[in-house]
Amino acid sequence: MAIKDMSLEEIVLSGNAACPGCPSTMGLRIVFKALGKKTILVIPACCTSVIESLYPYTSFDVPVLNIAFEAAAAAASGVVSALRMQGREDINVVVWAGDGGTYDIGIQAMSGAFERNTNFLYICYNNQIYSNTGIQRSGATPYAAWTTTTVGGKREFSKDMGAIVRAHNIPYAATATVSYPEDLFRKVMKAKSIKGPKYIEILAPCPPGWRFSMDKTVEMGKLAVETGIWPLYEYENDKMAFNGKSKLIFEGKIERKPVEEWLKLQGRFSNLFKPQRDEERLRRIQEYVDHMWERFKQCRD
Ligand SMILES: Cc1ncc(C[n+]2csc(CCOP(=O)(O)OP(=O)(O)O)c2C)c(N)n1
Ligand code: SF4
Repeated sequence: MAIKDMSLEEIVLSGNAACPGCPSTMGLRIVFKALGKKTILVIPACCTSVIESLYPYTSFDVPVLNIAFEAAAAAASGVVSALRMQGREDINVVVWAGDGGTYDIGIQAMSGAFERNTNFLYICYNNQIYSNTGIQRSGATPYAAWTTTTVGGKREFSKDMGAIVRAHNIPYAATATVSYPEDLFRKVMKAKSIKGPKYIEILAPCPPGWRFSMDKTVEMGKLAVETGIWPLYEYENDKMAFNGKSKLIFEGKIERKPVEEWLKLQGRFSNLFKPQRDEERLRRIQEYVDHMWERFKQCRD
C-alpha cells in the first residue's frame, strides 16, 4: 500500500517527548496504521516509555502497559492469556522494545514467549544503543561505534539476532526500517494475519545516538540497506525472502555500496576517519558485511 493510501488516523499523538527526527515515533506511526486501535502495547524501559508517558499525560491513543526492562514478553504473555480468558482474541498484543530490552536484558522473556507459541507480535526498534540512559553500548551496537561506554569504538560485532530468532522456528520474522514505510506497513499487516509468535526488527537510526543531523533519519536507514549492513527480509515457513533493494542485491541485480558511505555520515564512527583513516577497522567492517551476504547465498544453494 502506498503511504498516501494509509489511514489518516494518528495513534501517536502530537506534543510527545520524542527528539526531532526520532525513529521510534516514525516507526510507531506506521505500525499503528497497520494495526489499528484494537491494540494493546507493552513497552519495557526505553526511550518510548518516556515518549509515551510523561505523567500525567499519554502520547498514544491505545492502552499501554509499561513494564520493567526485562519483562516485556512475559507481560505480553499475561495480557494474551487474560484476553483469551475473556474471549477477546481480536486484539493485537504487541511488544515495542528497544535493542537493549531485546538483545540483552529481555532476551530470556522473549525466548520463553516464542517457545510457548504465544500469539503476539514482538517488535524491536533497534537504534543500536541504550539511548534513554545516555547512549551506552548494547549487544546490537556495531563494531567500532562510539558510545559512552565504548569511547574508542566497540571492540565486538553485534549479536546475530535474526539467527537467534529464526532458531525458535516461529511462524514469521522480518526486518524493516523506518526509511521504507510501505515495506514496514506490509510486514506488520502480514504479521497481524498470522497466529502465534511474530518478530519484526526495525532499524531505527537515532540522530543524537549516532551523531547525525535530525533531518537525515530516513537517509541513514536507506544507506544501511544499500550498503547491505541492514538486509530487508521475511522469514516464513523456513524460507528467507529478501525485499526491496535487498532482493536486488541478493539476486546480483545491483551492487552493494561500500559500507564506508554509511559510516562516514555518522559522528559515532568518526574515530575511523580522524585524525587518519583506520584502514584495518574499515576493512574488518566491510568483510563482516561481505561474509553475512555470503552466508545468505550459501543458505540458498
Ligand atoms: C533492570 C534495569 N536496569 C537498568 C535500567 C535503566 N534503563 C532504563 S531504559 C535503559 C536503556 C534502554 O535501552 P533500549 O532498550 O535499547 O531502548 P532505547 O533507550 O534505546 O530506546 C536502561 C539501561 C532499568 N530501567 N532497569
Ligand atoms: S534518543 Fe533517539 S530513540 Fe531516543 S527519543 Fe531521541 S531520537 Fe528517539
